[in-house]
Amino acid sequence: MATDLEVDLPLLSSPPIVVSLERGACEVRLPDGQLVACALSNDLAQVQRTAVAPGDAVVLQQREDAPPLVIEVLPRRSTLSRPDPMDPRLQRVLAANIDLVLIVSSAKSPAFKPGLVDRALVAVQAGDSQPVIVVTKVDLLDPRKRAALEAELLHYRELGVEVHLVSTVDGEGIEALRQSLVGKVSTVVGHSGVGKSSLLNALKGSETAAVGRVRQGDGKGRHTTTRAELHELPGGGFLIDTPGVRAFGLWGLDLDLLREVFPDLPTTDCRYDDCKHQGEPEVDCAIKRGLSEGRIPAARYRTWLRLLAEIGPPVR
Ligand SMILES: Nc1nc2c(ncn2[C@@H]2O[C@H](COP(=O)(O)OP(=O)(O)OP(=O)(O)O)[C@@H](O)[C@H]2O)c(=O)[nH]1
Ligand SMILES: [Mg+2]
Ligand SMILES: [Zn+2]
Repeated sequence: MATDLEVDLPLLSSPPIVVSLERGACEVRLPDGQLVACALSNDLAQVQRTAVAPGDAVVLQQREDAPPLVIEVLPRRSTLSRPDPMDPRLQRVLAANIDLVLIVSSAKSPAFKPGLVDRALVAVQAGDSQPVIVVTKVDLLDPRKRAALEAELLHYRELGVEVHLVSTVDGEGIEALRQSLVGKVSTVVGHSGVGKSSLLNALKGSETAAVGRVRQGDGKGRHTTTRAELHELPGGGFLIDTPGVRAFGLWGLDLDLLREVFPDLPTTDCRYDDCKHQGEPEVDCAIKRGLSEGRIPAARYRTWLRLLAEIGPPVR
């Protein structure tokens, strides 16, 4: 009940934060930690998947005999967004006001997906937060596979991206990751079944979030988490669990963004301005040279080519 709120909302220095959403309604965390069910104003409800997301700071209006109303969303400092799968012109915000995005991929079952990592790096850069690569289920790797994975991840470390190898089964890497999240608002992005909710539970030290099985046949997850939800971490900080993504469309993708996320694929040294970086001989293409000299990972090159194709030719 709105009148039961004991806090004087306008006087608080830290505003209420959105925890989770459903149609026309949301759960909000008050600064004292209380959770309250709220309704969204009609204006916000009409555009809620763009306008309101977990992590958003909001202004509430108290009402007699009705749940508090969210009447305003305060300006965001960062977002994690994607285009609406049904209508790519619409921005869908998965999480707001985040410091870190944990890009989660499992080492095995399902297999490590560098393509998802590279696409997510673009999304994180576009939304003004910082990426952290988290590879889960490393307990499933034999030493040889583990060494190959470490070698693959070294490239990201050299680019300055923080990388964690973790297992919620034997606890490897959990404490180090927990330290990185202290005092921050973080979210996770990754395919279904890679262990995002298991990671949240391990970081919280409790079984709060539902965890699903991975299908035996294709190793894919079952979309256990169905909506994004903000959780408080014991050491201070928040983690927003999200549903698994299928294909990861990119919001705001353009050439400048691509250059920022792929500094290891510089096209300025190619001989011709219209180089396609595909059929050209190595003498003419800096990217092809980087590939054959092992400076550019093949998977990263393939993702980059696909992103270039998604951007399309320059408009003259
Ligand atoms: N061996 C191993 N299995 C793990 C680990 N972490 C998670 N799993 C298992 O992976 C499966 C999927 O875990 P979830 O945490 O539900 O995955 P999710 O990413 O949240 O999946 P969605 O909610 O569907 O997006 C479960 O069977 C977990 O027990 C790990 O570190 N090692
Ligand atoms: Mg989940
Ligand atoms: Zn080239």
